[in-house]
Amino acid sequence: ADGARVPVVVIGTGYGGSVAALRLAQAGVDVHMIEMGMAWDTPGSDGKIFCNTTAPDYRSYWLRTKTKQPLSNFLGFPIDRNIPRYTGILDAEEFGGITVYQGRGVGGGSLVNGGMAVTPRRENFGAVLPSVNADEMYDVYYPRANAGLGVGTVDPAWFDTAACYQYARVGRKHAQRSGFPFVFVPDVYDWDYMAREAAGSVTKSALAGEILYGNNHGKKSLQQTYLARAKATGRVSISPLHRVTSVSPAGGGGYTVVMEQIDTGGGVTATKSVTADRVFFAAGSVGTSKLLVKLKATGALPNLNAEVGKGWGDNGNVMCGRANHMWDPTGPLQSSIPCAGIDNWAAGGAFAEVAPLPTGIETYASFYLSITRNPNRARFSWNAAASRVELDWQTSWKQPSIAMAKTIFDKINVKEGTIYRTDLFGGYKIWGDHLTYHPLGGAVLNKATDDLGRLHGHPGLYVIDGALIPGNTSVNPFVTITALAERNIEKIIAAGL
Ligand code: FAE
Repeated sequence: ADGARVPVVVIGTGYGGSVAALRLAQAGVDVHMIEMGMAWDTPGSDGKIFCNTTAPDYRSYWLRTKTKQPLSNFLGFPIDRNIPRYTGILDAEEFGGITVYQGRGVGGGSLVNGGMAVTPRRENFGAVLPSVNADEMYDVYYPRANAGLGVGTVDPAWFDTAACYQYARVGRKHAQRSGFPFVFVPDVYDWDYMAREAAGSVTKSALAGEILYGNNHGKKSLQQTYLARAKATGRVSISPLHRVTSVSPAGGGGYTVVMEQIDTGGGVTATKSVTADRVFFAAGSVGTSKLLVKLKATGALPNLNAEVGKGWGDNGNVMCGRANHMWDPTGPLQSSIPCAGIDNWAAGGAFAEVAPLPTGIETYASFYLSITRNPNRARFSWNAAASRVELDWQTSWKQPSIAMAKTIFDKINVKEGTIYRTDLFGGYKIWGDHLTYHPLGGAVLNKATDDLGRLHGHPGLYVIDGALIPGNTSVNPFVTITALAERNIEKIIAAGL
């Protein structure tokens, strides 16, 4: 309630925030979580909580009047459509040189993402989080995160026969014919449920094209895992549709957290404040960075150090499609949950996921999301005149990612006698180099914070989300974000908060 005093406020309900809330509550601490997005627990008039990728409606995008689909075109035609402005689930946040996609709602990115739950190869970990003890991570915290998230892997025998993974088997065949290691990619989707979808005995979700705007079934988002356990403690409360705008030292100790309550049209209906002894920033890489950069620049948190806002990367995301021959159809039915990858990290700096194009028709297209070792890092800064935080990423900074992805796909194209698709991004573009799904960094561990995520200069303030990770995880990031949060919160609680 407005004016209340609470022990802990957690800003954001994604991976970092959910881990913090659960572990603090289990340690006997009352936690209040503040989330700018909706609760996503109530069906719409069609009986469904989430809308489908084939028919994005008011629920799809965060405060936009037109969809901004990652694949903007199909067969050369633009596919974006007008929608009512609403606090929808997917934010396509535009900065100068890049569109950053993020989940909005209780559960954060877990509501919209593909659920690909990948632990980095151990030999790559030193470059991911240089100051963190790898033995502890791989012995304790990665296993804890994988268990808490409910990670599993597709049954290889089922994979070999399932119609919905023909596209992935084509991906495997092409990878192996060019000599690339093929790997199964674990996921938090319930694989037994998917097999029953394929058998026709349950309501379809992954096999009905659901993803990106939420899955009505099958996917274990944070709502089903960490947040369910956190709520069951009785110590965690959540305020959805509340956006934190300020955190500053309070007169009697602790911090004043100011927030705006918003309605589903995005209008501010109330401004409230609470006082918290401790505040965890878990608003995601972009959300946390934007808050900290603004609060430092405007004098609300003057003692934050000069590392705040630095070290932001896009996890090297780049997309592309390949046109297959008629004898390599990818199938009209495609599971929206990817389960296969091509690992050329060591030799070429690219890990490519074989992604679906769940259009319902045969496309003869193979589609890939590559994670690459892009070295470029951007910085958030405060534009006082515009009262806004900006990011200095340049579109041309994706060129290293394209070169790394080409180490895989140029070779496959030569071997198969095939070409890139030019109809997916508009303007005959081959490379989807305008976006990222994996924002990382901006309040880097051991730089903006100490080695446990405690912000320098203001005791009682912590960062516990993707902002801690310096720009790249070599694979999809949420398992690493979760494992790092598990590590940090355990040590923070052991140190007496
Ligand atoms: P995040 O999950 O973004 O949660 C932050 C929360 O804070 C959000 O709910 C925000 O609405 C909320 N928030 C922000 N600002 C404020 C504020 N001022 N006041 C109140 N609340 C606020 O952060 N990763 C994988 O590992 N595998 C995948 O398959 C995968 N697929 C993806 C697909 C898509 C389309 C997208 C967008 C992302 C995908 N990701 C994937 C990335 C993954 O979801 C992301 O790294 C994590 O969600 C980041 O976790 P955080 O806890 O840092």
